[in-house]
Amino acid sequence: MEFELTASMMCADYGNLEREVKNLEDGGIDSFHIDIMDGRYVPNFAMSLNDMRFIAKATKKPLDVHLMIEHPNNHIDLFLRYLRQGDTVYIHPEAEYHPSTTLQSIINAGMIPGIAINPGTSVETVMEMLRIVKRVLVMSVNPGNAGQMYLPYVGKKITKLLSMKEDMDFEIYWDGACSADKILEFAPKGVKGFVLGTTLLFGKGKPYGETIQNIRKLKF
Ligand code: S6P
Ligand code: MG
Repeated sequence: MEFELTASMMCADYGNLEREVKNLEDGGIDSFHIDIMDGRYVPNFAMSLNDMRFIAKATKKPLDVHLMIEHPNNHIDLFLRYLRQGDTVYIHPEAEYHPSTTLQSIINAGMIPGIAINPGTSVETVMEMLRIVKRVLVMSVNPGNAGQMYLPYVGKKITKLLSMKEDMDFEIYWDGACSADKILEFAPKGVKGFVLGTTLLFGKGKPYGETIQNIRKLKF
């Protein structure tokens, strides 16, 4: 079964960031998830522009940039400047007055446009944007921190999005508390990719390659 695995780089060891990128690449990760925060839209500061630039230089694998910032359109050019074709940029629609304008800037720059949907945000409120984006990042924890608990009510929203994705032409990605049982349940249903953080990949005392291979060998 085809599904993508993305490493949540806010969970990486920043004392050895270059080695972390290499180990993840050698271990078979598909892309790098970059959580950009501004301390206002979410109550945390995780990664920022320079972290993203560093990782963009350190790897040829795609970046998956998750902007948890207010009014991303005010700063979108800064982020787009350092990205490459095939990189994805997710915005949170609630954080912008005119989210479709921001999505259009992302499209015009040649990046893949995406929206991130918070646990408390309903599909209905982002319906029109589903026609514009190629990717929907479903948050199964509230945005801001790694290491949180899965919020089970999100499962119903994924079911609803799965029923719409063909018609509206987008793919679904999972972000937050991703465990092997979630991949086992949702990959066969059509969720295209999973962000791996502290729940499954980081801080386990195991080589990344071993964990990634074990996930790919799951028996569906
Ligand atoms: C949360 C962020 C996520 C986390 C990820 C970490 O604001 O968008 O990408 O980094 O959830 O994974 P885990 O397994 O620690 O929840
Ligand atoms: Mg994220």
